[in-house]
Amino acid sequence: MARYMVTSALPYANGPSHLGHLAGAYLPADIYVRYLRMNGHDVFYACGTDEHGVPITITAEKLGLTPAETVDKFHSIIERDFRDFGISFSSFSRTTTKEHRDFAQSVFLELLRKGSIEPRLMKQLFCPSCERFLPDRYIGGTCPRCGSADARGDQCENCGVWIEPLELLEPRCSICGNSPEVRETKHWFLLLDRFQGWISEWLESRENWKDNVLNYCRGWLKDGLRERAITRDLDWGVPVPLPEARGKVLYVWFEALLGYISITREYFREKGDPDGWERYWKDPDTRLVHFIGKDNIVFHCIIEPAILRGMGTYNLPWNVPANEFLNMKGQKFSTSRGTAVWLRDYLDRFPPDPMRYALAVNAPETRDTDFSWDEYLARNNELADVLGNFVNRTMKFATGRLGGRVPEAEPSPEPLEMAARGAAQVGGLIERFRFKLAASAAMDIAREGNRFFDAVRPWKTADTDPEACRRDMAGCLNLCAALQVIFRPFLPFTSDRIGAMLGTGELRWESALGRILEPGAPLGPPEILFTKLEEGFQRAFENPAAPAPAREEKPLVELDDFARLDLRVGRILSVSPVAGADKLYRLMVDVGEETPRQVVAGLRRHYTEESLQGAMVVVAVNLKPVTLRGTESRGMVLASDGAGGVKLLTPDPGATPGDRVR
Ligand code: B3M
Ligand code: ZN
Repeated sequence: MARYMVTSALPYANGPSHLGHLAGAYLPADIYVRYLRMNGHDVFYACGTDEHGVPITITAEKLGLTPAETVDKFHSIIERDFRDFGISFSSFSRTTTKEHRDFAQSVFLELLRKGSIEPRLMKQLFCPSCERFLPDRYIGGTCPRCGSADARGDQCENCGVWIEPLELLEPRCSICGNSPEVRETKHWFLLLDRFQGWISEWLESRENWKDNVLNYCRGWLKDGLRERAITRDLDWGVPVPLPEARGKVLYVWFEALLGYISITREYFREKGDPDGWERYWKDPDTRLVHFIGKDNIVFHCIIEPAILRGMGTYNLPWNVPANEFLNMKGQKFSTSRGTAVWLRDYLDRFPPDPMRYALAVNAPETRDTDFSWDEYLARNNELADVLGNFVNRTMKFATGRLGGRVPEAEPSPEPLEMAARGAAQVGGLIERFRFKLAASAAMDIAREGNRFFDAVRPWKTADTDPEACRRDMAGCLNLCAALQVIFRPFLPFTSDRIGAMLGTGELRWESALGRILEPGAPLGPPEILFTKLEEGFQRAFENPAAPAPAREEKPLVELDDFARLDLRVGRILSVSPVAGADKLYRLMVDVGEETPRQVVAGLRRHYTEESLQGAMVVVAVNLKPVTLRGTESRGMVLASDGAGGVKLLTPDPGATPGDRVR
């Protein structure tokens, strides 16, 4: 047994999370952590929201909220979205806690005492009327290059030049508009240059690190490490704990990296074990693993090791399996372009496991990878056709033909071998952070199971060789139990359901290496594990402002063809949702007959129940009845569907239910 300290990058509490976040730093960590726990390892998995810095203050200004309101809002959203995706943090906290502030300040002071941090005097703009130093983006002025009057302290948007604040002509404070003056001020610097030699050696001695991570660091080291300011003039952050540093806070990255530790400390303190955290951060046998996206590599592989090394008593990262980016249509997920898929939007419509699987198989492990709904559809349907099908046909056969119990027979060896071989292979891949291959290898085992089922034909042998049938089915049922184990890191919700059907509950990883089920044990009723999807399901996620698709022309028809339709004015009498279908309403519509008609309509995303109540509509009443999600529909409500969204067709006032439309 080993001990692990696992982290996922602390997401900024400045917006909800999307699929790119999930695929980069959270899902892979969760797969890893679940696997380690199933092997009996001691794991602490820490995460939380990063709540300081300019990313927060800018968002707060945009939203018209205070920074504190902003981070409160997004902290709960982010936490809930990740939990609903099954991300199994030991603790999900935040960096605005007192625990974190105290810890970050103590680390700053210790590094200062030990000589890894030193103050430097520098010149900076100070606004006398606001009585504060102005960070770059709080200064406006005239661009020294193109003369534009709208330049900012960091950049001129007109000519694009990168500006140092002191180069701006006629600078002014963008808070009050007055002219700032140049003053000397002190900032504190982390003396990274002093760590150059040690960091290079340490990095080159790392084993089994990803090439992308090491190469990135080598690039940085080649340019030479320079001292970096770790304080800022801002009023939102962890205050620099020195009397002469009034109005200054710690640079957000410096303290956020310490968040992993403060979150662990907080957890153990609250549990009444205030020293418990040290096992995870100071015991040299503990393995520290950081899951991050590639944009965070320098912070976790250079700056954090320097801080930890500077402190002297802390463990250094054991591995940093950074991922590349998940893109959509070749571009970063972006809100403004409508190419971000928010976790909540997905969770409102579909269960977490198919997305976990699709993202694992398509993970951006070694290069940027495109997410597409077509790929998602294929992976969802693969789950249904391969894993879902194997479990379902096995369970159905066992309940229908074998009395709903595990047969009293020695299981055929082949399925047990498939499980044992597969579990060893998948486990080895997860240990080496090859989650993509691991997920595919798991699916291959289910595929082999289906082949075995086809080859032994239990539906035949049930009559011709019942003993063989019992052995083969005992083998298949044991393979279902093993698949529950092997898929659990990827599909925790599905594994729970398989475990419930088989009556096994959660199992340790090594149980997949042998026989799991007791002969004669009762089985629960078979359940369908996955629902297949059809083309077009993804429209709900696409940008509503996207250009309308090319006009689709239908061929000419005879007047008679049109006249065969019976269209009537109707009045909607009542509206209720159709269970299990998030797009559908069940409407009772008066179309002038003795009793109202039941019509199922896909209006739930477009109209509230209240707004449909009593609405006058046009209904096609002689369409053959259809059953949608178990509810019969006898008619169709007409609506337009295009760039304007879905809009009901309404007759002018005066029309009454039953009037013919032609
Ligand atoms: N919040 C940056 C990011 O979300 C940052 C990570 C902090 S990890 C200590 O990409
Ligand atoms: Zn001012």
